[in-house]
Amino acid sequence: MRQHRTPRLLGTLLLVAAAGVSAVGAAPSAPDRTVTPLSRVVPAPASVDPGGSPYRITSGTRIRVSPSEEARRVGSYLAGVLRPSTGYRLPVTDEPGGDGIRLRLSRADTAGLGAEGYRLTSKKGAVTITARESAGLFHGVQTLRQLLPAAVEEDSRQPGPWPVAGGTVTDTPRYGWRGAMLDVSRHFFTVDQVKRYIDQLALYKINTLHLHLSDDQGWRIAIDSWPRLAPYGGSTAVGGGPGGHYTKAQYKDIVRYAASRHLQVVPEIDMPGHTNAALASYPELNCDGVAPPLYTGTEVGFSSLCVDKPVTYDFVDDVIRELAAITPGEYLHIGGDEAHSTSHEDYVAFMERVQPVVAKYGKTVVGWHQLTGAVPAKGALAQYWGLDGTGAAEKEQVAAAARNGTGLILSPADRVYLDMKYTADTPLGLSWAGLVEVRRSYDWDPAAYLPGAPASAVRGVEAPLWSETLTTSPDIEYMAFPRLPGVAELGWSPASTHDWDGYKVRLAAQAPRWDALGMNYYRSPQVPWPTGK
Ligand code: NGO
Repeated sequence: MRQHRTPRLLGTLLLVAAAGVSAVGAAPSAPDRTVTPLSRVVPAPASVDPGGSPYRITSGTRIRVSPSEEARRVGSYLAGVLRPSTGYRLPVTDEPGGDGIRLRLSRADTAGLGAEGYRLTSKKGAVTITARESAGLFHGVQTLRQLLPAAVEEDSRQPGPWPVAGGTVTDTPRYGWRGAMLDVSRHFFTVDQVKRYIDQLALYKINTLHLHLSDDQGWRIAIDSWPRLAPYGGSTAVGGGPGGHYTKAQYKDIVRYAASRHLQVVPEIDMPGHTNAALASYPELNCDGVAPPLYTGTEVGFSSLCVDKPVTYDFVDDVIRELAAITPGEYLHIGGDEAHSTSHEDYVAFMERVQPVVAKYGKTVVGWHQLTGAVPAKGALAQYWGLDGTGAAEKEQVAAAARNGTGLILSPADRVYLDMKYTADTPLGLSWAGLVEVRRSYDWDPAAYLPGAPASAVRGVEAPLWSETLTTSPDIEYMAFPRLPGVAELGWSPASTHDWDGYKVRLAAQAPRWDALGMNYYRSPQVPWPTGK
């Protein structure tokens, strides 16, 4: 497709010549691509004020960072994105003044931008991204990427030009929690596969990676004080594959990489149910003292830690202590879903003992919304994964907790579970919550979703990706794209920008980027994808 350019450029020059203007003396400005409008970004920016001449990256462009290590890191990241495709040197410098791409951290004129907002101004000579914190600079850089031609995402040199439309984008997120969950338990994903997904999440300003590290089918994180958990409890997967686990060094590497993309990692150890891998590793964790075999099926609800045994709480304390020590983020997820083999009284008692352990190690509890059937700790967050049609009593239990101060993360399964099939023909995924096409996952309002829950209780949204049927990065991408950007937009963009007809056009414009990045995605018939590719 890029081959057309030469003839088109030639055509322009011939026209210029025919008009009696010397082509030889013409400025090298033959924009043969439409400049992307400032508003054609996902998630939709909070405010866009277009106008003025475009900026253009050239071989002489410098990336000027305000003199701070953090701004320099974002500048180097941006250079890493732009250099392969433009072929330009793009030195990162803290020389003050001058044209180019400028990344400025400032306390002076940024009060309204908060911790993650940014302002991007583009005009002849300079694109300036200003933010209060480096996360804002990073998100502004993601916007800049989307304003450049899609070929900027290629990993080999492409012909320019590299214009950015003129004007100003001022942008801040609607919610502070914009998450994606990856289930590495049902099938294990390597560090590199997780990093690849992190890079894709960062494109859409997702700031939280929730890792589902343990379940019946596999324990995926090394715990020194219970050394059989990972090598034995992690030795298989759904369908009987070899499984795997992260060493602590590998987990830290994921956490560091995520931080470099401004995502926090929220680790989950699911309990008291979903614990067969742990129970299989240590007979003493079972009420009858007998370890069950490892499990490679996909049933849920059959396993439980032994709520009456003191050793259970030694185990939980050790695991949470070790995991908290390698997790810089504020949150630790303790699961709590589908504890069908634990009585209600035992569940309540268990949560009453376990939540203070999370606090003791300096973390805030997150649990699936069944946690609201116990007494959520002060400050805890409940992650709602019911359906539109979930019964009123269950929704009211969650709403009542929210009125009482429990924060909510919304992951309605028939909206944002990325493992749900799009249609009956989708080759991967599950359908217990229904079929979830792209429009359905985008077209709802987090603030109004749960009846009786105050809008102020909603901390944000999260798109879980369970991996019963997924084994490769292309599998992950096929289920996440194009639904994930819609969830990211629900988390980031003001409700006033919500509009399927506008969104689907902006979403369609992402496809050439995914192609350039070598990503897999589902070509939903609901989206007007560009043709001719
Ligand atoms: C449920 C269940 C998981 C499954 C998932 C599949 C929650 C919170 N518990 O979601 O164990 O993997 O559905 O969609």
